[in-house]
Amino acid sequence: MKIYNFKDLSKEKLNSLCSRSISDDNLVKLRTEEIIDNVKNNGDQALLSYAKQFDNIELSSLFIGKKELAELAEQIPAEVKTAIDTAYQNIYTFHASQLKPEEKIETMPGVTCWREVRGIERVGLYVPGGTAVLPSTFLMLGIPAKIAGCQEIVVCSPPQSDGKVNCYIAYVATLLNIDKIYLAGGAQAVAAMAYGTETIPQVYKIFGPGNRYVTEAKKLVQNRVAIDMPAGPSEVLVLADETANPSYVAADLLAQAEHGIDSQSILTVTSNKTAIKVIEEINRQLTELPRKDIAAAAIANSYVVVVDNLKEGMDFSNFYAPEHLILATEKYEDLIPLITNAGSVFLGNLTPESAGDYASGTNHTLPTSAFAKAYSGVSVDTFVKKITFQHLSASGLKNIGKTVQVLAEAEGLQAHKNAVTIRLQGLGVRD
Ligand code: HSO
Ligand code: ZN
Repeated sequence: MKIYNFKDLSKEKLNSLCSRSISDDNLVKLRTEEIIDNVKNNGDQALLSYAKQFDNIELSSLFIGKKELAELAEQIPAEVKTAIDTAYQNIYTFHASQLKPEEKIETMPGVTCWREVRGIERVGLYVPGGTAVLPSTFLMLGIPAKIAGCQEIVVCSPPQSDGKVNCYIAYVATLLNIDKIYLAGGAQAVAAMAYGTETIPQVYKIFGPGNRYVTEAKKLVQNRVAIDMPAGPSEVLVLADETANPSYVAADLLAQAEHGIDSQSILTVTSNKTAIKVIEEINRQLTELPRKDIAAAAIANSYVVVVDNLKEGMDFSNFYAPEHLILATEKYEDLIPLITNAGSVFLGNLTPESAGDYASGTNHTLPTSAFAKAYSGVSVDTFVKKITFQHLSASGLKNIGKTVQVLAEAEGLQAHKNAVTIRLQGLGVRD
């Protein structure tokens, strides 16, 4: 891992360190466009041939139905079932607290405005299943979708080598009362949910993280459907001082790195000495990881920034806008007000990102690639629309009428003014 000193970084260097773009971005875009066009034009046929090409499987059906999901779910080991049940409870409890009815507001006597929440009727969830199958992502998307009241939940996940989904994914489906999983992965799954195929229904909004092809596809189909956010390769920024434990910090950086070779694990630290200790620990822990090749490649792409103090570290972090921010310091309370850009924050030395990845309750579908500057992570809000309502009583119309008439006149929109005037006349009010 390369070590930089924050003070020595030029503006250009800072920008390039914080930019997440990779040299073959354009190639990814071209390939993704090709996949989307193919699915748009050839529907199921294209999906079947991509399953053969990318997943090495000749599928006889593009989905797994309720009965088979129930059978697969039964194969889940008891310990994993209990862990999924606990995670489900915590994620459910946290997300259920997000749905609060809003008050009706009388802005002027007789003029009442309010908002009501409606679940998006048809949503599409992408559950990754490439180098790692992620039932946790299914929980993170399915639970808020259910709480939001989405009526139709379409789920796509890549087929495994046996042409099915694994028992964990099947178990989560039964918990969520979802009776079909479509066997499609990558950009082709996103294209299918955006345009619809003979088998896969078209949806109104697509959710879920994925590799660069999935993220690119989500960007490209936005003229057709809404998306949760551009959630790309995963990233963490650990801000540490001398009160941090170097082996914990190393473990957190490696947890992120094992996601994929393009993951980023950034260490921002107040002393060179701590930086060296963390790097030594990374090298030690890395050798024992089953996914050491992936993690080592991601670590090779990552770096350390040494800062003079935690405040300066926060400046760098806010500029980088990490998906996950870990404050590996006893002084985390003082830093909270200084955070302006981050997807999800983990406080103190005993709060690993893994807790939030799986089970504490917060959502792990979060904005990457500096989109934390403008986007929030997935929550119940991401699955609903808020529709505004208003009602004017006779006195409300009398109270607001003049204001609307004058503004309509000022904008030269006579018909707007008339819509008020004609009603006021109906109430016997004269100009
Ligand atoms: N860190 C990932 C989520 C995840 N981790 C799933 C393990 N499983 C993106 O936030
Ligand atoms: Zn993770």
